[in-house]
Amino acid sequence: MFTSSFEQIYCIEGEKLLLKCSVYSDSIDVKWFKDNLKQYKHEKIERNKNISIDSDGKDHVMTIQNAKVTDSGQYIIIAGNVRKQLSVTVEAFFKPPLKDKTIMEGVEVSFECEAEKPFPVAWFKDNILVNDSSKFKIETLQNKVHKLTIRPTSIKDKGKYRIQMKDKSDITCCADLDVKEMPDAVKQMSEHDRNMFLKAAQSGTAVRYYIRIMIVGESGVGKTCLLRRLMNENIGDVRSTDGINIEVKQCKINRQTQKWIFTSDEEFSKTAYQNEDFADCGFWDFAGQKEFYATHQTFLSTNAIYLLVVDISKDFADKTHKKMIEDEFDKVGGN
Ligand SMILES: Nc1nc2c(ncn2[C@@H]2O[C@H](COP(=O)(O)OP(=O)(O)OP(=O)(O)O)[C@@H](O)[C@H]2O)c(=O)[nH]1
Ligand SMILES: [Mg+2]
Repeated sequence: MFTSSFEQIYCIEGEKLLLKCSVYSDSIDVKWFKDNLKQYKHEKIERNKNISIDSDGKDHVMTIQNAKVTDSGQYIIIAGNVRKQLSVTVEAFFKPPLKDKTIMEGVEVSFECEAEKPFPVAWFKDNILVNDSSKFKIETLQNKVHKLTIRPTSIKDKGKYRIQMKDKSDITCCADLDVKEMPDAVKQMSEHDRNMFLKAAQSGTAVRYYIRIMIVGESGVGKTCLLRRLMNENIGDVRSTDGINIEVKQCKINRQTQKWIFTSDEEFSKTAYQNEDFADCGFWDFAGQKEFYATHQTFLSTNAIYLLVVDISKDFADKTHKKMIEDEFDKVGGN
């Protein structure tokens, strides 16, 4: 009955879908059906605004003007008492589809999807057109990848975000954005720390460079005073250190120029120093008394910078390694 062959048909959502067949005689009536898998039956396809069924002698064609993903499936063409099955796949225009997202306020978020072919698109939030602005960044990458970035988010940005082919509102894809309130603990952080936290929350990781600077030496040689002077602080009230005193965030080191910058955290957040080019420094001011030596060893890492402070007014030859071990270290702990 049929003189044409039947091959699987692919098309993209929004395109025109043409199903064709030819029969050997003009007088043969051709009917078109679609498999309704849910109801285990074939449904006769009728003409409507979107579907036309035409014939030109022996050639028959069924046209769906604006194909939908739901038009995919098995089509059955019946000519006389012969039936043929035709497999049709209508690919979604936007793939992968937009994904629902949940984020914390303050974090930048993006919705991204790829279109099957280059075509102008429009973005909507709760059905209101979104324009490129300081709040919303609309990008098209490599002609086909569409990206909407919301920066930075607030609770008001919660809603349904939708992308559609321009002028074709039925070729669309949407996702929900849920924005959670920032925890109080994060709100209370300094601006610099909060920015670091938000950056980490967004990317999942944060690069942090931290340098330990160990100030070691005998008791009373001036370790604490040296640290105070480095920090531009007064040395009037310096007392002998008890255990270890750790000073952080007062100094940063530029990783490129290796320049040391002594400043407070607030000053830092106001300046342009808030990026990964800087390493935080932690100054570890150890107490010099021998009683602490045993516990201090736990902290003496090889990954650190050591400032060995000595009193040059005293006889240095007296402090050789050998002599210290024999006469002084052995007596640590009361022996
Ligand atoms: N002459 C002189 N005295 C100093 C200098 N630096 C510190 N001192 C004095 O040395 C004394 C001890 O100074 P600290 O800074 O407490 O010494 P430290 O090494 O931290 O001592 P511990 O914490 O006990 O290990 C203080 O009375 C300071 O005034 C210096 O450069 N010259
Ligand atoms: Mg000290």
